[in-house]
Order: sequence, then C-alpha cells, then structure tokens
Amino acid sequence: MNQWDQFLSPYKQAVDELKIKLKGLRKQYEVEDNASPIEFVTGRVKPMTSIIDKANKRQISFDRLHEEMYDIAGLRLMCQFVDDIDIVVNLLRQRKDFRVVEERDYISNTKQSGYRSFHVIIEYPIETLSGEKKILAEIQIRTLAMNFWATIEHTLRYKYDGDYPPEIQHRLERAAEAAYLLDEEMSEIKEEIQEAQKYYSKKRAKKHNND
Ligand code: 0O2
Ligand code: 0O2
Repeated sequence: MNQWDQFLSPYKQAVDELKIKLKGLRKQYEVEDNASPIEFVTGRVKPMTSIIDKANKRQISFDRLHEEMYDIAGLRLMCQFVDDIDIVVNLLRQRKDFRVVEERDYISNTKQSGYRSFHVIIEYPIETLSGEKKILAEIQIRTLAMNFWATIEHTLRYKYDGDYPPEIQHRLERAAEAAYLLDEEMSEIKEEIQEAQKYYSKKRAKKHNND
C-alpha cells in the first residue's frame, strides 16, 4: 500500500460506515410510515488530486491534513424541504457515535456565490488494528433545489476556474434566486405533498405484500 492509500484508508472506512448509518435513519422513518426528512444520502472520499490542490491553496502541509482539512471524508444529505434541514441537524447533534465540532450555516448566511447548504463538521471514531482513530468528516445538508444549483455551479467552477464570464455569472445568480423560490413554493405545499407521498407509499407497500 502506498502512502496515500494508507492515509485515505480510515477516511474510506468512515464514509462507508456513515453512509450506512445515515441511510439507516431514512429507513427508520420508512418502517414507522413517517415522511423522512432525508430524501437520499451520498458520500465520497475526496480524490487525491483535489486534496493536493486544496492543501496547496490553503498552505496545509501533509502532516496537518488530518486536523486542518475537514472534508476529506464527505457525506451529503438531501432533503425535500428547507424545514427538514433543521430536523436533520438536530438528529446529528443528538447522536452518540460522533461529536459535532463545528456548524456552518450557509442557509441563513448565503455565500457570495449564491451557495446555500448547512455544513456540520464531525469528529468520528473508527476502529483500526492499532486502536481507535478519530477523523474529521463534513456532512453537507441541503434541499434538492440547493443540490441542483450547487452541482451545476461546481461543474462550471471547474470549467472557468471560478472566473465566470458576466453572462454566466448573471445566469448563476438568477438560477440561485430560482432555486430559493422553488424551496419557498414547495414549503408552502409541504403538507399536501407529504400526504400524497404517504398515500402512495402505503399503496405500494400493499401491492408489494399482495404480489
Ligand atoms: P437507491 O437504491 O438508489 O436508493 P457506492 O457507489 O456503493 O459507494 P452509492 O450509495 O451507490 O455508493 O452511491 P453514492 O454516489 O454515494 O449515492 C448515490 C445514491 O443517491 C444512490 O442511491 C442514488 O440512487 C441516490 N440518488 C442520487 N440522486 C438522487 C435523486 O435525485 N433522488 C433520489 N431519491 N436519490 C438519488 P443508492 O444508494 O444506490 O440506493
Ligand atoms: P469538493 O469536494 O470539490 O466539493 P472556506 O475556507 O471556509 O471558504 P472551506 O474550508 O473549504 O472553505 O469550507 P466550506 O466553504 O465551508 O466548504 C467547502 C465545501 O462546501 C466545498 O468543497 C463545496 O463542496 C461546498 N461549497 C462551498 N462553497 C461553495 C460554492 O460556492 N459553490 C459550490 N458549488 N459548492 C460550495 P470543495 O473544497 O469545493 O470540495
């Protein structure tokens, strides 16, 4: 195993474990027939080249990466409604299997770019052959609309290296406003939507049991 594989190995383990645990939260809502505040969960270990780029930009040396780069292990929780984000953050704060060390609320404090999301940085213990090891991981919690915008913007950011032509900059700002409005509109009809989802998931479960 080379040095990078060794370095990344606990992060891979943490992402795998956390994905199972966080998907488990969704399952628990499902078995109790309640609307889940989590729509879906993704996770990734930051690719080596992105770690090196970010470390160079932030002047973080290799031996400080463990303490200073929070998002080598990254989880993302997508929610349908803005209100769900608070519910999810509270669930995370109450957990006994990790410790929340920092919260960054880019929903109340939208970033200059238009980026909205709630970030929770956690300290997560993993078991290794040489004993317990605590690593940092970042959990990003966002609505589907916030995720749509951020995913598109992230792709364009790479293409233009963050230096957008004015037309693209303008469109991204308008798209951020549209995503915000979409969240507002969906929140207005949240109860209606959840009732319909409950009805159809019950119907599906009934059909499944009869098959
Ligand atoms: P399912 O059956 O789709 O619910 P892995 O590749 O094994 O490391 P995973 O979980 O397959 O891990 O991949 P990743 O990239 O971490 O997460 C992708 C998961 O998010 C997949 O679910 C996708 O189906 C789900 N996903 C992506 N976009 C959407 C979306 O817009 N809506 C919903 N509901 N789900 C989405 P799984 O885990 O394969 O399970
Ligand atoms: P990846 O893996 O490519 O997504 P700071 O020094 O506080 O400005 P820091 O320490 O990197 O920045 O933390 P921050 O801003 O709280 O969170 C960083 C991550 O949030 C980014 O990871 C993105 O995933 C997401 N993010 C933050 N700002 C934006 C934005 O303007 N647009 C988009 N699309 N995503 C954003 P990385 O480093 O980009 O890594």
